[in-house]
Amino acid sequence: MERSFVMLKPGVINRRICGEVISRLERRGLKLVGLKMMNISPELASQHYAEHKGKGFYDELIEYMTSGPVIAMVWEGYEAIMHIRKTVGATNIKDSLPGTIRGDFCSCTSHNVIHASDSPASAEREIGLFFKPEEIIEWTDEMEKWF
Ligand code: 3AN
Repeated sequence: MERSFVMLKPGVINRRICGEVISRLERRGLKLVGLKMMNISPELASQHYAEHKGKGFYDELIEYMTSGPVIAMVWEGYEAIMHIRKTVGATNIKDSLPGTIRGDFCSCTSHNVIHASDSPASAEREIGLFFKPEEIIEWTDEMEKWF
């Protein structure tokens, strides 16, 4: 079992498509174990995107991520990181295929609607940045045998 950190960016809330995006992850059989709506401080945004500091799009990215509330989530499942990244689609909008979240809902790479961890190490770091241990909810998944 793996955990992944997923975040709906401010544009998703503005566009009233949170339910539609979350539903795609539920339909993959993934298990939601943490969820909260929050405003991100510039400090938290820069910690989260530390690897991009100095890149041309960095300032715009931090400005976007702090422009309104986000929905932070932790999803669990067998190879969850890979399944979620596939469901999310490619970073560059030119490569994100129809049928993926980014392919269906984004028209611009810098304002793509969703973040998802790209490795177990990133997931652990990102979950630790956004969630306290007690905010992760363990529950018995009666559907587990079907997925
Ligand atoms: P991902 O979110 O798919 O893991 P990263 O970590 O390379 O991709 O990029 C983080 C975020 O930075 C992207 N989701 C996107 O919002 C923004 N970004 C990445 N590359 C570009 C780019 N070339 N131009 C504008 N924004 C970018």
